[in-house]
Amino acid sequence: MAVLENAAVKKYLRMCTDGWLQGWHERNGGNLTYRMTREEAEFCREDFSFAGSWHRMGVTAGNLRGEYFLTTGTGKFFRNMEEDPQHNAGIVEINEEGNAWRIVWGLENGGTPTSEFPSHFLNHSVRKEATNGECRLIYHAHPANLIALTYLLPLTAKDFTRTLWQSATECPVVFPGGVGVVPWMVPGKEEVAVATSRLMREYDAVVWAHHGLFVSGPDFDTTFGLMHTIEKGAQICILALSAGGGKLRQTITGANLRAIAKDFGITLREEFLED
Ligand code: 2HA
Ligand code: ZN
Repeated sequence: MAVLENAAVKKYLRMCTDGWLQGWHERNGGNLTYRMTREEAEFCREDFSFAGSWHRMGVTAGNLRGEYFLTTGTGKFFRNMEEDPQHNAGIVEINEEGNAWRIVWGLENGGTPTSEFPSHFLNHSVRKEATNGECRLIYHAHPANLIALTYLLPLTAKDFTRTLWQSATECPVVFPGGVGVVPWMVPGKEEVAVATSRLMREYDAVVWAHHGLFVSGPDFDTTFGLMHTIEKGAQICILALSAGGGKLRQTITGANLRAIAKDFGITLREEFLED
């Protein structure tokens, strides 16, 4: 089976297990899509079937015509991905209009792509453009500490970015562009897909209030690492607030953040540095 021997597919499945082991994927929570390279799709092609029917998405992306995506299935559990990929995940092809998918591998016995596929699809389109084609992954998870923060902080990019940057010194280095925030919305719908993809023009990570986090990246390590670093920052913040009864004695200051930016040669969004 060429698909299961492909290096990218192996990394994809390992990332699902890693997310499960972190506790970010209760039940069927979360979803992961990967835009395959031409070479990877070619490698897997002998296993593809092109007999499936096309399904319109309600959203269109001209720059994703003819692309192949690995996707988790709707209602499927991350816990089971690696053990039984054919039933829990699949590969879809995008049509020449860039508005419909068909399953070419996996999602056996009537599975369909993740309920958040429209969000993933629009985010891929925006991130592909914003990164000159480098971005290949969109990852959605339900990390508990980050979600808890959405009950404590004002739902703005500045509040979340500042708080996370100040929670661990590595944070500004790992996501100097900060994180966007969308207010609570019904999941799986076009409205939240459009709102998220608008923010993804500027940010590679977007918080969904009282729900979870979307991140994007060029490869499996970077994308998983971004989710992990943001959640670690949130965890430290929650631990410090809980232990301190809501009060912090000291923190990483605006001047400290500027010093990191200078020494690491990174550009932190100026508007998030102002008090
Ligand atoms: O796949 O996480 O947002 C289940 C979800 C929906
Ligand atoms: Zn979710």
